[in-house]
Parts: sequence; C-alpha cells; structure tokens
Amino acid sequence: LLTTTAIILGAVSAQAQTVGFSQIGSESGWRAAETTLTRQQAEERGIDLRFSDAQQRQENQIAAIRSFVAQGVDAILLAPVVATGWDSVLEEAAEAEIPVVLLDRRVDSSDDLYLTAVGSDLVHEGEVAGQWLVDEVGDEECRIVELEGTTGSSPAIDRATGFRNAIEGHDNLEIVRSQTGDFTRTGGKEVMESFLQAESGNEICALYAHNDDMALGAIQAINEAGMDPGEDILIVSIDAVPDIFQAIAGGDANATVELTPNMAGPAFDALEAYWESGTEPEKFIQTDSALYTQDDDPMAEYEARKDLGY
Ligand code: GYE
Repeated sequence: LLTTTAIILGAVSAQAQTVGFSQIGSESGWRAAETTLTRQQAEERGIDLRFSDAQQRQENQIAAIRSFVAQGVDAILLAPVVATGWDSVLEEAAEAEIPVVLLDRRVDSSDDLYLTAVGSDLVHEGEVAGQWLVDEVGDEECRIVELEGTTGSSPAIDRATGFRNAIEGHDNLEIVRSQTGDFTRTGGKEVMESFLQAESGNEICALYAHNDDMALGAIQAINEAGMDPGEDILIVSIDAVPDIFQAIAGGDANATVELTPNMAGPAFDALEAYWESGTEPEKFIQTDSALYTQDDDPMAEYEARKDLGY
C-alpha cells in the first residue's frame, strides 16, 4: 500500500502545474520581453502557462482571471494595468485558494489578496532619473516636460513622485508640462509634438519619460522639429531596452534606469516553494534599478539585451 501511495503522490507532484498569466498587453518593448521571458521560464520549469493579452484593458484582465479560476489553475500571474478595482476578482481567486503573484506593477488591494509582488521600487526609479538630471544641469535653468505612463498605473504614479522628490529644492528645475503617452512610442511621439508646439518660442531643456518607448517616440518628434535630441533637449527615461542604448550611443538620449524584464524567475521561485512546502514569501520581492548613461558603453549594453525578446 505504501509503495502504491508513493507512486501516486510522485505522479501528482510530477504533474505539470498550470499557471494563468494575465498580461497587460504588448504596449512596449519591455512588456514584450517580460512575456518572452515568462514563457521561457515556464518552459524550463515544466509549467503549463496559459496566457492572456488584455490589450491594456482592465476588464479583459478581470475576465481572464475569472476564466483561470474557473479552469482551476494552480496559480495566477497578474501584471495589473492600473492600481485600483481588483478587490472582488482577487477575493474570488482567494476563495478558490489560487495564489496570485503580481508582476511589475502594484495594486491598492490588501496584500492578503496576493501571495507576493515582484517588481522594482518605482518611486526610487523616478528618484534615480531625477537625480541624474539634477547632477547634469547643475545651477542652469531647466524647463522640463514629462511623458507619463498609463494613467492610474502604479509606475506612472510612483515614477512621477520619485522624480519630483529628486528635483525638490532645486528651484532651477521646473516641470512645465506633463501628460500621459500611455507607455507607447506612438503616444510619446504625439504628445512630444504637442509639447513642442505649445512651448514654441520657449526653451525646453529636458524630457523625463516614464519609459524608454515613449522617449524613443519623442526623439522622432524632436528630430522632425529640426532639433537635436540629447543635445538641445536632454532625455532621461526608464526600462533600459536595447533601442534606448542605441539612441544613447548615437547621442540622441542621455540616460536610462534599468528595469529587469525577468519578473517571472522570482515569481516562479516563490510559487514553487509555496506549492512544495506552503512557504509564504515576503509580500514584495524587489528588483534593481541601475542607471546607465553615455559613459557606460551603451553598445555593449545593447548587445547584451538585443536577443532577449524585446
Ligand atoms: O516601464 C513599461 C511598461 O509596468 C513598470 O510597463 C512596467 C512598465 C514599463 O509598459 O515599459
């Protein structure tokens, strides 16, 4: 009887765990890389990944989570497009005893409603970007325009806060325009065009973009306006995607703050420990935020990232 039981338990534990992944969409190169790496990590670990692309709409994410609960998956990964409106669907997952792991963004819900959150300190990222600009301009007057991420998302809220923390007390730096570009290149280009028109005749010293894709779109707009991005207008952003390193190498951008796209590694590690032995992880598993500038061999950084699925 014992042998038979051991064989059955062995078979059950060897059975692939099924994980539902509610992904925001593919709005940026960074997001595409996160999806690529999540699929690779699941493959390597023998996890059956069920993927849903929400096209950046919260209602699609909520529907996907409900579907995963109905399927009886063993865990859910959620990259929450915005920070609010998750309580009821997370409660449904909790009632079904399905652990939820948040990736790269946070939610306002109680942390009892998710196993852990894997991501960066988004406020600190904004502070790193702001401090770079403070150091770069010294005492010079600097009128700043800001391309914000998706309205209501935790990165848009926190990266705005962090940047303002860093420039506080430096009265020569002033944010004169701020608008969402929704984390996309198209959004960054279109909003930067409107900034340039609205500020024609006034000097714009710097652009702070909440992600590299909006900065890359803005660079196109600045070039089309006959100005020199990286020179006439300093550009600092966040994500460290390969294309921003090409822009930095070419003098079209100045600095980026790294966000690893590998959120799934730590997420699956926590889930495997939880499945194996019920280990409850810390509620926040933090990833690093290194700064890269023109002094950091940008083409080597490009080469290191270009095949990661961005
Ligand atoms: O910076 C951006 C993506 O949620 C922190 O989402 C992430 C952000 C990332 O659209 O490229």
